[in-house]
Amino acid sequence: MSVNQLGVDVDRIWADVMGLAAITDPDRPYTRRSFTPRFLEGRAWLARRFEEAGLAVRIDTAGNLIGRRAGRDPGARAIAVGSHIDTVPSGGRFDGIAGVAAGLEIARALAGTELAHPLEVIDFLAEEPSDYGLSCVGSRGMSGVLTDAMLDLIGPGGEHLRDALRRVGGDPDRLNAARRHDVGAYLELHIEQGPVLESGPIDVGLVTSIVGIRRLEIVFVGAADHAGTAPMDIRRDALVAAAATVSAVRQKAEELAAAGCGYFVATVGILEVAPGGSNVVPGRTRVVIDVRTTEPALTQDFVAAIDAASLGYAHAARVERTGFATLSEGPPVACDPALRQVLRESAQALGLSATDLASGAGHDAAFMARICPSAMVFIPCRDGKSHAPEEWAEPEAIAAGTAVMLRAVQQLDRVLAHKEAT
Ligand code: HGY
Ligand code: MN
Ligand code: MN
Repeated sequence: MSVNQLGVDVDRIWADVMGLAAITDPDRPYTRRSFTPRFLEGRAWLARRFEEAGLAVRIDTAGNLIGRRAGRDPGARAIAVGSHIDTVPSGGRFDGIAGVAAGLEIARALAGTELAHPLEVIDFLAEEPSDYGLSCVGSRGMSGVLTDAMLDLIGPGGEHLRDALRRVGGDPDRLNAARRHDVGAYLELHIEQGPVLESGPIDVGLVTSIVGIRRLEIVFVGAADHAGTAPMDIRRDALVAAAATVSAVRQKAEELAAAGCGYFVATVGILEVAPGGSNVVPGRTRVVIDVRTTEPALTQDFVAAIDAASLGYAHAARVERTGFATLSEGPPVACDPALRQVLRESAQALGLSATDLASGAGHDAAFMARICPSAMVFIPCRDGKSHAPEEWAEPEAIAAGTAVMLRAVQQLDRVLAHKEAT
């Protein structure tokens, strides 16, 4: 089946993806960090596209941008599709964005037809780990797990997350209004961010489960000193303890990954060194560790090992370990089997190949699964690369995944209506 027979407009989808790609920090494409003016520029652009597609647009108190299309039955639960338009620093043009563009195209492709259920297209706030240390801010809010402690997190310029949320249109004092009880199903299209589909080649991945993620922060404090005159035997170099900890993270993660008890990876993506002069002995370091697994017991094992190891490295370097904290955590989540079957049948009907696939990346769908049946459609991306400017997906692949979702939305509209009727 040619892309033009899929019932979606590949050029419209591509125009949205490339339109958002143009709204980036020019000196480090592609960057549109949540809560920044650039992000708000992207949001305003997207809100206009939602309105042009005939959607009623609002921002909920958790900061999610929601475009809603009424259904025939005013009391019916909504069918929601979406993802996120915020990026990692120097990230790609498709992670999250392809899913929002797919949702928008589904709304357009349904123009002129009436569903029993309302359709909602959602751009979730801050899916990527934000500069306040928290990811999935909007979907945590929609699923009722955005806590006061999280809102107290501090970001750039000493701003609290709760104030940043207010700045982008949310309302931290009325988060309960964002908690949804009226969503019947959630579907998300996303690039695979791995090599399986491209190497198949396979048209779509039906996600079986989404990995659990825990982010840890470790702070070491020693004493800044003159790099030229401070004798080696009295230095209290905070970077020495941090560097040993980074190596321990890699070693322990390789050990757990090789143990064969489940999927396990760990990464140190942030290492801050202060004061940061080439001729100054580092007085303070901050290490942020990203830990992912399908088996929560492995995380316990990992955290205990790094806790002990980092204390030992601090002692050996004559520095203090002043912080060892969990910034965020979420359990592994299974995608809904019935929704996956609907997606599988949808792909089959379109003559598209499909395979089951677990997700090593986190997604808003993991939080939406707390409030409604949720499932994801992966599409191939070049060399499996993501979180880098080289990230790429073919227009036809995005269109094919969108067509699978469109057909599934129409089928769910029939199935959910039937369930509500009985
Ligand atoms: O980090 C992740 O897995 C996702 O891309 N936010
Ligand atoms: Mn990402
Ligand atoms: Mn993503």
